[in-house]
Amino acid sequence: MEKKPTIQYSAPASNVEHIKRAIAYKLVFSIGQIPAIADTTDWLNAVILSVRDLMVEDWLKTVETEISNPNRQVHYISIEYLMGRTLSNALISTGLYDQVKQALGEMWIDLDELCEMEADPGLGNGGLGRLAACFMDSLSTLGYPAWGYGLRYDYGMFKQCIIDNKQVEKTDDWLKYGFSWEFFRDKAKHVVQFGGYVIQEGEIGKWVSDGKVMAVAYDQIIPGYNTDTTNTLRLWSAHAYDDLDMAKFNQGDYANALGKKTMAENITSILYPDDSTEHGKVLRLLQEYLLVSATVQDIVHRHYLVYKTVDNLADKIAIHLNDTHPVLSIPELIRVLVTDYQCTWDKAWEMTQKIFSYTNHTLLSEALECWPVSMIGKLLPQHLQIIYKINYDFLEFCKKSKFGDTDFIRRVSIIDEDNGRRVRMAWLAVIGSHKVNGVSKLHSNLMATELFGDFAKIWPDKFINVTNGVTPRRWIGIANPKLANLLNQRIGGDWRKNLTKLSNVKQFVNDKSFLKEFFEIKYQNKKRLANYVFENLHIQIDPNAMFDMQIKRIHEYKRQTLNLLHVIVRYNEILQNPDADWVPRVVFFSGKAAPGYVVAKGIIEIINEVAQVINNDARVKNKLKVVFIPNYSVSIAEMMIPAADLSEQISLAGYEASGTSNMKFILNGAIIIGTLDGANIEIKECVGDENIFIFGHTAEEVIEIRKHYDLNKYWQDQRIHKALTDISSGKFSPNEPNRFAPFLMGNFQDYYQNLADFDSYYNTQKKVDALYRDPMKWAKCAIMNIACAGMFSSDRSIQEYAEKIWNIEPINA
Ligand code: 26Q
Repeated sequence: MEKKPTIQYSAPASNVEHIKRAIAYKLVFSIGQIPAIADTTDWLNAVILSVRDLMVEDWLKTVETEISNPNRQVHYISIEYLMGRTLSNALISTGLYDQVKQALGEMWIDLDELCEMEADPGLGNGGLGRLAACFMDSLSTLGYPAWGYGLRYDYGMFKQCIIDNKQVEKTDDWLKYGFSWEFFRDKAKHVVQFGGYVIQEGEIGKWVSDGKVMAVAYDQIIPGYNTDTTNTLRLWSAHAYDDLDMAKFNQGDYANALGKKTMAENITSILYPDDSTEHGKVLRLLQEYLLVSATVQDIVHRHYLVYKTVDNLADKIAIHLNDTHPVLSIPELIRVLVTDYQCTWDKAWEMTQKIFSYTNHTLLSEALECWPVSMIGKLLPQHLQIIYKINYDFLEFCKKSKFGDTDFIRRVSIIDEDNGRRVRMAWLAVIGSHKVNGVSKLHSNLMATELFGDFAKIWPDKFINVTNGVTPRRWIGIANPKLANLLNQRIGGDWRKNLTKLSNVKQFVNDKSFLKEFFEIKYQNKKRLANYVFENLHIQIDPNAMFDMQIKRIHEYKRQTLNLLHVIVRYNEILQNPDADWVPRVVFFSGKAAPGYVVAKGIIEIINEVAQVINNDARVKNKLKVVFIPNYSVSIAEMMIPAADLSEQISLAGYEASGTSNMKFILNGAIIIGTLDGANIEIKECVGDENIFIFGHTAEEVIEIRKHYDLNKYWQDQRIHKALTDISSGKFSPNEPNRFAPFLMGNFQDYYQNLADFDSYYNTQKKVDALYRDPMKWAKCAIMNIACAGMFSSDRSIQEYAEKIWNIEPINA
C-alpha cells in the first residue's frame, strides 16, 4: 500500500513584516480591495482574517488533543452569549497586540480605531449571557477541554434609541457586514424534527414527525489568555431541510415554495429581548428545541466517532445547562440514546443524571419557565411522553420514601396541575441533573431552602453554590488598559491569570505616588466618558464630579426608581439650600427595558424627563447632572465602568441572584453603595465593612415587612412626599402632566419596598458624599476594593465548577 502523502502548508508567521504582508494579502485577495482605496471596514476585516489565521493552528491542535487524549469534556449550553468585541481580546490573548499595532502603523492605519469599529454582537440579554462569555474565556485560559453551544441569531439584542425621552427599539443587524471570525461548518449539521405523533412500540415509542429543519454550525475560536488551549463556541443557525419545495416552485407557486424555507429560517432569526417573562411563545420553544436537539446530537455523534460506543458516555461527557432554557436536552438525550444508539431506558436515564448539571439564575416566580403541556405535546409529542415517564418514575420513588404525602407529590411533580397543566422546566432540570447550583451564597441558600426546598429534602447534596465571577482579561485588561499598566508595573502581570495577586496592591494604599497615579487614571477614564457624553448627548459634565452609575437591565426589583427618588430629593434640597457644600455628582443610568415591559419603559422615560429638568435648571449649576446613556452593551460597559467612582447595586434584598457588574466595578476601583443582596454580601466580606456602603433591609426583614407594608407611614416623610408629588403632578412631564399619575398615593404599590429602604439609602448617600470630600481617603478605599477583588475572577468560578460539578481536568495537566 502506498503511504498517504503528508500535506504541507505554510503556517503564518507572527513577526511584524509577515503580519504586514498577511494583512495586505487578505485585503487584496480575500476582501478584494485595492489598498489605496480601502476604507476602515475593509482594513478591519483584513486584520480579523489575518489574526484568525494566527489562531487556527492552536485551535485545531486542541481539537486533535481532545480526540487523541480523551479526558472528560464539558459542554456548556446557553441560549445566550454576550461575547463583546473579539479583535482586541484575540490580540491580547495571543500576545500579538504590539506586532499588529506596529504592522498597521507602518501602513498608516490605527489599530485602536479599527478595534473601536468592530461590531459588538449582542446575542444575549444581560447577566446570564455575559456570564457564559466570561466562562468561555476562563475555560480556555485554564486549559479545560470545553465546547460552548448556542444559537446564531440573525438579529441580536435590539439597539436602543431614546426619542422624546422614550425607548425606541431598532433591529440589530449585526451580520450586515459579515462576521469574519466565524467558520461555517457545512458538515456539522443535524436534522431537527417537530410535530407529528408517536407510535407506541418499544420503550419510548416511535416518533413520526411532520416537520424537519436543518441546524447548521458556525464555529468561533475561543482563545485562552497566554495558553495553547483554544476552545470552540458552536452556534446553530436554522435552515430549510430541503431548500425549496420544487413541485410548488415548478407550478409557479413561488410564495409557498419559499414558505417552508422562511419558516425554518425564522427559528434563529431573533433573540427574545425579554429576560424574565414572555413565556408561551411557540417560536421560543422552537428555538430552545433546535438548540438542544442539534447540540445533543452533535455531542453524542462526536463521542461515537471516537469510541464507537455510547456505553462510556457519562465518563467522558459533562453537559451544563445555563438556566432552564436548554433543559429539553434531558429528554432529548434519552430520545437519542434509545432511538439512535439502542440504549435501554434504564441505562439512558442513569447516564443522563450523571451527565447533566444545571445553574439556576433567578428566584423570581415570573421568570421561571413553565410551558403548557398542550404546546409541548403538539410540538414535541415524544419528549412529552419521556417527561411523563421521568415524572412517573420520580413520583413513584417519592411515594416510597418518607416524603410521599399527596401535598408533597403535588408540589414536586414536573406537571403543575393547578395552573392549567404546565411543565415546570426547573423541576425537570433538578430531577435530571446530579448537581444544581445557585450563583451567590445568599441566592444558593434561598434556592435550596425555598424554591427547591422539597427537592433538597430528598437530595441534600445536590444543591451547591458557585459564586459568579468575571474575566479580568476583558474587565481590566481591555476595558482599562491604563489601570492594567499600573498594576503590571507595581505587582507584575500575574493578576491576569491569578487574580488573587491583586492583594499585593494593599502595600500601596499609603503610597502617595500610587494614589496619585490611580487618581490620574480614573480622571482620564472619566474625561473620555465625558467627551463621549458631550459628543453624543450634548450634555456637558465635569470629570471632577463624582461619577455615580447604575447600569443594568431596567427592572422594578433592581430599583432604578430608588436611585431616581434620591436624585429628586437631592435636587429639591439643592434648590432649597443652594449655597451648601454640595459634592458635585453626575448620576448615570444605562440599560434596556424589555419591549413589552411597560413599567420598565416608563422608568426609562421618567429618568430622562427628570434628567432634562435638572440638567437645564441653571440654579443647580454643576452640582447635579443626570445622564441616561442609550444602548447599554458590552462595549458601552467597557467605557463606563472604568470611569465610575460609585456603583449602585441597590436591588431589593433577596431578588438579585448575584449581579456581576458589581464585580466589574470593584475591579476598576469604584466603591459600591448596595443592599445585602446577591454577591454584594460576599464582596462586603472580602473588601471589609469600611470599604463598601451597605444600606437597607435584609432579605429576611423584607419578608417580614411585606406582611404588613405600611405605605402611609413612608408617605409622611416630607422628602418622599414632595418628590412623589412632583412626579405625579407633572413637574417633570409638563407636556403630559398626568403621565405619571400612577405615582399618586393610592395607585402606588411599591412591591419592591423602595420607600422602606429610602431613609437608610439617603443617610448612606450622605456618608458617600463625606468620603468623596476627602480624595485621598476615597482613593484608598477604592484601591482596597481592587486589592480585595481577587475572588471574583471567573477563573475561580470555573475552577469550582470543574472540581465540584463537572469532574474535568485541564488538557495538559
Ligand atoms: C425565559 C423564558 C422566555 C424568555 C426569556 C427568558 C429569559 C431570558 C434571559 C429568562 C432569563 C434570562 C436572563 C436572566 C439573567 O440574566 N439573570 C441574571 O443572571 C446573572 C448571572 O448569573 C446574575 O448575576 C443576575 O443576578 C441575574 O439576574
